[in-house]
Amino acid sequence: MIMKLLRTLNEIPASYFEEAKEQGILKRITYTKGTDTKYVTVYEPYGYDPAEEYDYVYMIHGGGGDPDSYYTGDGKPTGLKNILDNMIQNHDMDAKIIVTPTYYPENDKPIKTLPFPEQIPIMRDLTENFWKELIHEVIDAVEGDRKVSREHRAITGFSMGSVTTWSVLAHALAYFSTFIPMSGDSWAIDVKGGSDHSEETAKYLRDAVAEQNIPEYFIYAVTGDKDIACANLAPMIKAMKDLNDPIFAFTENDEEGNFAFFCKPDGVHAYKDITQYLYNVLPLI
Ligand code: FER
Repeated sequence: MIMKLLRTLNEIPASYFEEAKEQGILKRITYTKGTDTKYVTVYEPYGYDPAEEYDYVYMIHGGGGDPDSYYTGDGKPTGLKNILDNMIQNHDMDAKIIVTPTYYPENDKPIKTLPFPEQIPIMRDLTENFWKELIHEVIDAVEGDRKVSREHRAITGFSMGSVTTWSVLAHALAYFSTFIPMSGDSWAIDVKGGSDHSEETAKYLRDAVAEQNIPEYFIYAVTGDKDIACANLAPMIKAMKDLNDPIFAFTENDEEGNFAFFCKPDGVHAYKDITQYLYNVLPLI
């Protein structure tokens, strides 16, 4: 499995922010996690036919967010719903199901009101462990008894959602084949392990992937050079490359490798740029 490399990042056409003729729907599916009742938002494409097999893209939001953050953005709606509708209507990509869960426990909303430094260890714990809820409760609630194979599942995430994406790579390769961490490093070793413990984090990820013994996967990391997380992600990517190990075979072309990195000039840590990454990357899956 090779994904085509992003050589330039295309702008989202202005018309894609308008309503498409053929519109999918956003719905909420609830599930229980222990004593918690939680919901996950699911984008179902126009003309959805339960008898067909679709690709599923699981997207994990950033710190302080919720299952709708990819649509509601940080202060300004992202337009992602209309963008997805237009991309599918115009055959920029195949119809996909987009699943946006949350790692926050429903009963622990006060986490978001704590002073930020106090949130960090709690968020590390939530994001590093969310893979279990994802592969059990969330996939079950969304896909039910018609689960697709791992080749049809991708996972992406922004910021703390990217931290989550790296941990899904380390633990749940049996469930996902494509990983798109956006603007966030792995916190497996420690908070901001991508910069403070680059080599140790790279080795941890290499060993965790090797142990799962599943050869087919693709990792496409993206960020911006003015993104606050670039300083944490870029050194980790470099350490992963420097391992010179086929587990992370960095690709510079469209023919070989399983690992790529794109950095947007002037890109920042915000849903506006994240939405543009998604517009460019989703058709490559
Ligand atoms: C990073 C990974 C995650 C990072 C920030 C975050 C600044 C998350 C921040 C937040 O949720 O507020 O590498 O670098």
